[in-house]
Amino acid sequence: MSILTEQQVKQYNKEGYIAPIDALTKEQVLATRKEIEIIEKEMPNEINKSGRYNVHLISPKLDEIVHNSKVLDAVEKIIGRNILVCSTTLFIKDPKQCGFVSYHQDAKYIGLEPHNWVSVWIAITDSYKENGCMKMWPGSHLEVKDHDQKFDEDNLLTRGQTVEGVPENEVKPVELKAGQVSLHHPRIVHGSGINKSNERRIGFVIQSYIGTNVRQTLGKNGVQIARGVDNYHYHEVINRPKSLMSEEDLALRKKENESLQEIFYSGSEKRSEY
Ligand SMILES: O=C(O)CCC(=O)C(=O)O
Repeated sequence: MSILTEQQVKQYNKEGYIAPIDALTKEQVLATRKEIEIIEKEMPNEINKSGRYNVHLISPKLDEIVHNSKVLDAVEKIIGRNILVCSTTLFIKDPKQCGFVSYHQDAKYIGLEPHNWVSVWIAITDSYKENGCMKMWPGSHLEVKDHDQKFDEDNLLTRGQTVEGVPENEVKPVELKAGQVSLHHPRIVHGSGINKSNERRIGFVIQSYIGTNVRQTLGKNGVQIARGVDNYHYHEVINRPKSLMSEEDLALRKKENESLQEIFYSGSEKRSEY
C-alpha cells in the first residue's frame, strides 16, 4: 500500500502541501545527523550559508534518504513513476540564531518547468514552532505571486525573495518529529521563523524531485535517476557518492553548486553573499 492515501493526495491538490508523513527510522535519523555533523566539523564552510546545497553528493547517508523507497512512493503519487533528483538543500538553524526564511514560492526562482515537481522536507531533528519550523499558506499554490527582493543577512534565502502581505491568520505551522517529512508544491507560499529554542533544527530538503518531462529554463542541473526511466534526456545524469567526502564527489558537488548559483542569481542585478 502506498505511503499516501487518496485523501492526502486530494489534500495536497487543494492546499499545496501534506504533513506529517512517517518516513525514516530513529536509527536512520541519528546516523544521518552524525554524518552531517562530521561534514560540518571536517569542512565547516561546506554546510554553511551558500555551502548548504547538494550535500547528498558527498554524503552516503543523505544519498540513502534521497533514494529511500518510502519517500519515493509518496513522490510517485504526486508526480508519477519517472522521478529525477534535482538538487538538495540543508536548512540548519542553530539555537538562538537569527536565521529565518522569508515567505516565497520555490517555482518563482528555481527555473523548473512545467511544475511537475515536488519538494520533500525531511526532519533530521524535531521541527516545531519554537525552533522555527516551516509555515505554509494553504491554497496559495494556485497562482504565481509577485516577489520583492529584500536583502537581509539573516535570511537563509539566496536573494531575500519575499511575498508581501501573507495573511498570518491563514498560515499553518508544519510541525514534524525527527524522521517525518512534509511534501510541498512548487507554488505554495511558505517560510519559517527564527530558532528561539535551545536545540538545533536540521531540515534536509530534496528540492526537488522532478518528473522526467521537466526542463531547467534558467541554466543546467545535473540529476540522478531515482525511479523509472528517463525518455526525455533533458539533463546530465550525475553519480551517487560511494564514500564520505571523496575527492571525486567533492569536485562534482562544486560543479553542481556553481551551476545552481547561476540559476539562483539569473536575472538578479545585485548579488548577496548567500
Ligand atoms: O527549512 C526552512 O525553514 C525553509 C525551507 C524552504 O523554504 C523550502 O524547503 O523550500
